[in-house]
Amino acid sequence: MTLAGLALAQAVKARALELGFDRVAIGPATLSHGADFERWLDTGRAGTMEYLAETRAERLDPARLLPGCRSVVAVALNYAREDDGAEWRGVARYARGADYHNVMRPLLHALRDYVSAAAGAQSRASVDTSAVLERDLAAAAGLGWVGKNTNLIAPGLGSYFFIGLVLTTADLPPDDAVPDRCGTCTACLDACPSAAFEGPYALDARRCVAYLTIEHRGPIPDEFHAPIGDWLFGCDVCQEVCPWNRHAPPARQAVPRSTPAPCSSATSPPPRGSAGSARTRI
Ligand code: B12
Ligand code: SF4
Repeated sequence: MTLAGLALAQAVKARALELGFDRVAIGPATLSHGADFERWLDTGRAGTMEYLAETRAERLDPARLLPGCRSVVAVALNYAREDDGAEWRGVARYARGADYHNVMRPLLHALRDYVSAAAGAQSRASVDTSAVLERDLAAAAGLGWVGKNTNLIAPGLGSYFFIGLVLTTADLPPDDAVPDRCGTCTACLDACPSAAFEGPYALDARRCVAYLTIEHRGPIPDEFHAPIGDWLFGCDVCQEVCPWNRHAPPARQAVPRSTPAPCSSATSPPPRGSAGSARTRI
């Protein structure tokens, strides 16, 4: 890698942090677990989230979204808060602020524009707005490792963060991947209220409380009513028990609240026992 390439990567990272992202890493535009994703889809683990299968080809190949894509700039935005009161009980942490797509989009677009201008390249931003396997690419970039609960975990940050990506045709020097630090721990697999994990790194979304309360279309089967318990929108159990979140720092800048109370907001919960209306996508 040339000195110019290294200087460019440094400048891109500095700009990402300046924009307010908590972490940034650069990696190749190639997947590590595309075959796992395909198996997951083919065995019905996505439930009624048909959009994932419909965009399978794009998710497996970032170059379909950005021809000539060579590198990925992966960023993390911490959404952990210190001040959550009882009124947010039942709402997953990620949904206690304004819709994260709206919070991340302007920041990512600014980063995309910076990368394009600095590298003389074409770039495209994604925060679940394009068909991209975000965790896989972010893990390859070294933003963190995929935990047994399938969340991306960053050393010193935990997993309460959103992932955003800038795909670019620029050839940027990659960072090292972060090694898996789950070790022998199985806290998340043991604590899941609906036994949604088939094993480490393998979630059956059809059993996941987050899926059932947000994404699922149709009646919620009786067997899940008790496991869903007090959860109204999303679920954080597999993150709450994770030792890497025990000392997770609060966000430097709290994601603004969308409304004073969750009930009237865009992230309001679906009626218990009925189909979620998927007002917002995870
Ligand atoms: C569909 C979806 C869901 C589904 C399915 C989740 C799942 N685990 O598959 C449901 C509705 C259940 C869901 C729930 C949540 N989600 Co969600 N979701 C997505 C979405 C749109 C696609 C994910 C996907 O493709 N899933 C299919 C599976 C197979 O892929 P994957 O989870 O990315 O898994 C990869 C790795 O696990 C890896 N892998 C597979 N096998 C193996 C084996 C080994 C050994 C290793 C190392 C890796 C590995 O390869 C997989 C494919 O590349 C992404 C945004 C995006 N565009 O990527 C957000 C996203 C993953 N969700 C996010 C969040 C915040 C959540 C929740 C925490 C929200 C909540 N509190 O309720 C929960 C977490 C539940 C959980 N344990 O995953 C964040 C994750 C941030 C992070 N730090 O990881 C994302 C990235 C959105 C974002 N831009 O920030 N989600
Ligand atoms: S709870 Fe334990 S096994 Fe699960 S993701 Fe965290 S460290 Fe890994």
